[in-house]
Amino acid sequence: MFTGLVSSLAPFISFPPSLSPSLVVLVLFVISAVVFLVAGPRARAPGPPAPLPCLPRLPVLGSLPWLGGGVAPHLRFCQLALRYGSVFALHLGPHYTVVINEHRHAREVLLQRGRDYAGRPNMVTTSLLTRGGKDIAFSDFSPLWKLHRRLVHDSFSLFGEGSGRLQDVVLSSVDSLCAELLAGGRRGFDPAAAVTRAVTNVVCTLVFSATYRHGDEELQEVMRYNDGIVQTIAGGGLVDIYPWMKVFPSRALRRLKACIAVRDRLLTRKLEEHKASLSDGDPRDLLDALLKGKTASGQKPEDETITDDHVLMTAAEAFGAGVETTSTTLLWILVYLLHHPEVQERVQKELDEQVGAERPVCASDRARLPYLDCVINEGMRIRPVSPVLIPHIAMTDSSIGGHAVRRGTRVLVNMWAIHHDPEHWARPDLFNPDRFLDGRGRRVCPPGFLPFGAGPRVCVGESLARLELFLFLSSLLQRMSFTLPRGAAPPSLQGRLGVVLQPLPYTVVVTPRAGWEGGAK
Ligand code: STR
Repeated sequence: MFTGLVSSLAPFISFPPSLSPSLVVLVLFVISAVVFLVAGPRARAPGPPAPLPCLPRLPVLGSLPWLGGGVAPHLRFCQLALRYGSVFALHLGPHYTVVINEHRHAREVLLQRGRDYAGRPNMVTTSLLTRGGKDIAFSDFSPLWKLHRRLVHDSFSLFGEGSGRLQDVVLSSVDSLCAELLAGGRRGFDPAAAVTRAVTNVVCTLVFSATYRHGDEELQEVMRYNDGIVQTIAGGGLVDIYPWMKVFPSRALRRLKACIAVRDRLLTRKLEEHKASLSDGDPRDLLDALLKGKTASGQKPEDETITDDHVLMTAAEAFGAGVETTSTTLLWILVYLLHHPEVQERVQKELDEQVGAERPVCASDRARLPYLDCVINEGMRIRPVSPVLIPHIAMTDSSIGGHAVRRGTRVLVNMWAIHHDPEHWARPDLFNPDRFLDGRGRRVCPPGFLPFGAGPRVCVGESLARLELFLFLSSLLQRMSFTLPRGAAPPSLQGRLGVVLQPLPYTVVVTPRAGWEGGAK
């Protein structure tokens, strides 16, 4: 047929005498084959979208045997992306799951089609943690979730940028952190406990107006149960893939329940105290704001309105999310400053020029300290606290990169891969804050930088977190310098994956800067 077509065209095409029609047929065939192969599926007529490349699967186990090897999931997904492409599918036990390793697909799932993918799977451990999804981060999409999220967002903004509230709280906590670091750090010590305590203290003040002194028993209790939850949630893994496993007694699940009970006792007490002393004036803290907002949202049936349980779970989550993420990010940035003393010096030079040593740094200095902001961004890029985002679920039939995705599909966004994609980041393993500045020294935000996620599920605490990181880091570097103990190797850059990606314990020497020998003014 093809030969026939060419010969019927022959009268209109003049062949050089040396070219026979059969040679032309061959050449045309080769050209069209090459075009087909190069242009690939796009050149094909529109038809059903191609299925995603998928890992092999076994009955019951799904693709789990292909995921092991003792490698953390975000790194294993990177290896698999080299073989299967940047978006591929696998079966986590019975659950068909799509894994995304590239920022364009992440933007499609989180932003362009954000509504389609705003659902959350029901998981055993997080369901225990949140009384069946009465929180923000893990509960499934619903009108009530939207209302709840808006209330939390509005309550957070009472303490944010404009109010000066977060600034006061952080600065008073920084004074004691500095004193603690200077006391312990002159000879070299592990800063993790002091940093976590300071951040916990800030969150306690914001959530229920408690400020603790060093060694306070209630603060110790909060830190203890939080640590227990962090450790057991991270180990919850298989129960979340096979919910029926919860019928088997598990030490981790028992410990988790015990920690949740301690947490709930403490928070219920705080909630009752707040209810009893609630006044018409400005809210004192997050619990006040939630209680006031909850009454304002009207009296509807239980399943359509925000209940005490929601308030309690929000407070609990603000805690977990606020403490783990902020302290871990600060500890990672300190690790990188030990590796790159020149970066620390440059931040301190910027601070000396723009703020000086006469007064503490404040929120309005942020605009004048672009390099410090870049250091924070680079820290969040190179070691995202959440290397794989909390799973999303497709709430309707949808698509990713032109591939059909069915309702109910789980979607994992591998933020690690996106933040280390060599196509978008030159030398991704190098800590280089300058990538967030343009040629003229102005801040830029590359499209592949999504440390807080994006879209309807974007981190609700993002602006609080950014401000808090800024205030902590600027105050610390204004007042002290961090160096390695004499002769010590720089700390490991390898993280330990729990509920967030944490640095391994390390030792740092702390020296006061001129004018700050006592830690505070
Ligand atoms: C830490 C431990 C705890 O007490 C409570 C929570 C609930 C919220 C979680 C938090 C956890 C870990 C970090 C999370 C956060 C919600 C958003 C945040 C997962 C388990 C991230 O996505 C990094």
